[in-house]
Amino acid sequence: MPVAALRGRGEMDTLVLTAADGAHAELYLAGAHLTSWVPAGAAEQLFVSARSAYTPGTAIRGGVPVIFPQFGPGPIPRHGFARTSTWEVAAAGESPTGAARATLALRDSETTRRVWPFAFEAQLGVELLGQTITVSLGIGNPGPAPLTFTAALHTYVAVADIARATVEGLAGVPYRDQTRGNASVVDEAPGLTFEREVDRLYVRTPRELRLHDGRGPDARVVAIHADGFPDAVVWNPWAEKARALDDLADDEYQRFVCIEAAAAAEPVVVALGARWTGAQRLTLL
Ligand code: TA6
Repeated sequence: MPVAALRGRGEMDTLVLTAADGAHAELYLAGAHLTSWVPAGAAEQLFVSARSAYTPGTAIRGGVPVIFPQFGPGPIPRHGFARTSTWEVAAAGESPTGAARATLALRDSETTRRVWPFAFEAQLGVELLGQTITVSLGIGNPGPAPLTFTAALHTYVAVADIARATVEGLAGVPYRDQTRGNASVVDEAPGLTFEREVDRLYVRTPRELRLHDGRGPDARVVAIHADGFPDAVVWNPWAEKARALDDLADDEYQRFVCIEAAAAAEPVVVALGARWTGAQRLTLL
């Protein structure tokens, strides 16, 4: 069946989406958190830490954390409350093309208004078929005032070995380097490789990036396409920062690159009654 509801790890409510061609994904209602994507006839494409917690109110380490209403540090908890809130199923089923799809919803509550005093209606959509999955975030503003936020889809893409991973498409794109005091930098290298901690907010990026997992003609390649999200974040904590994360094993930094669709360099402003949408589409080439 295209969408099945079951109990996942930590006995947490989960949806399993299965497309007509066998592609499948796992989506927790906690945080509207996508934790698995397996294209038709292929292997797992997302990284999730073996040490991740699966408890309400704690973000899962890996998959696609939903970052809203704040990216990074600021007046509310880092990366916002969307990833630690329990979302509701708004829709689930199969598209006419055989894609499996689901939409989860979160709206403001007393709890959220205590932290962020604004009304909002958020939807997180997942649709997959074949070698592609699309994750979309919609934010509606019921009013009474304009809604200002930053957001991201904090995607942990699995790699066999970080030392042999390359991100293409960012040459010459200005970025803010979190490892160098948020300095503004431009890197002309044709591919971003990883020899140390990388924590970069690229501003107004090309719409498609490519992750090469391995080198040469046999490398696995994942295309990452963004709509609506103007920026991209690339992050790997490397060894020292990995050791400081309780929900990440010391060597797990070697097995993922975060390539995040982000609206973070400038806030999004949604007028009264309007709606903003951003999406990230991953395709295994
Ligand atoms: O997106 C990159 C980043 O902001 C890094 O600075 C690092 O903090 C990462 O997110 C993980 O944040 P988290 O709150 O999930 O531990």
